Order: sequence, then structure tokens, then C-alpha cells
Amino acid sequence: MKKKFIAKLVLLGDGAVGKTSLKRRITEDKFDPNQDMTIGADFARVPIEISEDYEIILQIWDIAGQTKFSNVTANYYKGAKGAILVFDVTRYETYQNLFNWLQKLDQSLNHQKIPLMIIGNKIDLVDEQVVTEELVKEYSKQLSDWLGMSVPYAFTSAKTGYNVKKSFFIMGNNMLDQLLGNF
Ligand code: G3D
Ligand code: MG
Repeated sequence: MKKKFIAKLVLLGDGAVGKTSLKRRITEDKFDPNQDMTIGADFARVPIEISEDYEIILQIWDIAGQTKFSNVTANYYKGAKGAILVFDVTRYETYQNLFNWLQKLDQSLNHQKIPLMIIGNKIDLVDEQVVTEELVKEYSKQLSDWLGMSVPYAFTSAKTGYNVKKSFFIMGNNMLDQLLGNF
């Protein structure tokens, strides 16, 4: 029998970086029509097949509306077992702001460590890319040292679907590892 886990994954990042589009893209062909609809909470359930033995159902939370990191309440982060930090590769300030999102997450979780991932979205806009891979790679190294576990990074396009499934698979895998205590 396959073992199934359900875990909350929060999408963090400035307005218009593509959080809702990424969520929509990943739920497109795996959408659970019976997903819970709670007022104020905008989430979808996405099953990720990890192996023959394990499946993790990601309960993906997305911030509704244009929200600044300072306005998101602790409730949004509560119980999160993973977080994806999303920025827009065409807007440098959305990359810089990841630090603020992370700080807020860390505070809200009382410094409890959970798997993290960095996503640079809108990579289809190659000519407008201002945040380089070198920069993101370095940041992911710093975060990995701080967190004590690997913080992967990926460049995605919610528009074309490029790297989206792969990214959520990597995230699901890391979250399952953490849940199973495989560190
Ligand atoms: P948010 O949920 O983080 O606020 P959205 O961001 O998912 O609402 O996306 C904001 C805008 O960016 C949308 O454009 C959306 O279509 C666009 N977008 C999201 N992902 C990508 C991507 O990968 N590539 C490109 N080129 N655009 C993307 P509009 O015009 O509807 O505001
Ligand atoms: Mg949104």
C-alpha cells in the first residue's frame, strides 16, 4: 500500500511575481475538484508521486490579492511544512525582497526550520532577465548553510510551464524527507 502524506506548502513573494499562475499551472492537470474552500484561504491540493511507496499531497497556499510581506498574517504560515520563495527574474526588487519574506516566515514559525526553495519565475522573458543565475546560486548556498539543509533553486515559466512540475516535485520530495526524518 502506498503511504500518503498531506502537507501545507506556502508560496511567498511580492505581488505579480507569478504565484497564482504557478499554482494554476501545477493544478491544471491534477486538479482536485473537491478541494476545500475556506474563506480567506486560497489553496489547492496537488498529489505528487514520489516513488512506488510514497505520495505527498501538497496543500498549496497562495496569498490572495496584492500583498506586501508586512501585511500577511501569521495564520498564513501556520503549520507550513515547506515554503517556496518566488521572485520575478525581470524585477530585481522582487529578488531582494525574498529576504523580508523569509524573515517573516521564520518569525511566524518561531524559528522552526522547514524545507525551502527559491523560484525565479517568468524565465520566458529572457531579454528582460535582470537577476542572474550566479546571484541566485550564491543565495541558495547561503540559505542552505543557514537552514542546515539544501535549498534548491529553479527558474520557471508559469506561462509556458517550463520547469514547473519538476520544481514542485523537488519540493515535495524534500518535504517528504523532512516528514520522514530522513536527514
Ligand atoms: P501573483 O499571484 O504573484 O501576484 P500572478 O502573480 O500569478 O497573478 O501573475 C502576475 C502577472 O504575471 C500576470 O499578468 C501573469 O499572467 C504574469 N505571469 C505570471 N507568470 C508568468 C510567466 O512565467 N511569464 C510571463 N511572461 N508572465 C507571467 P497580468 O498581465 O495578467 O497581470
Ligand atoms: Mg496571486
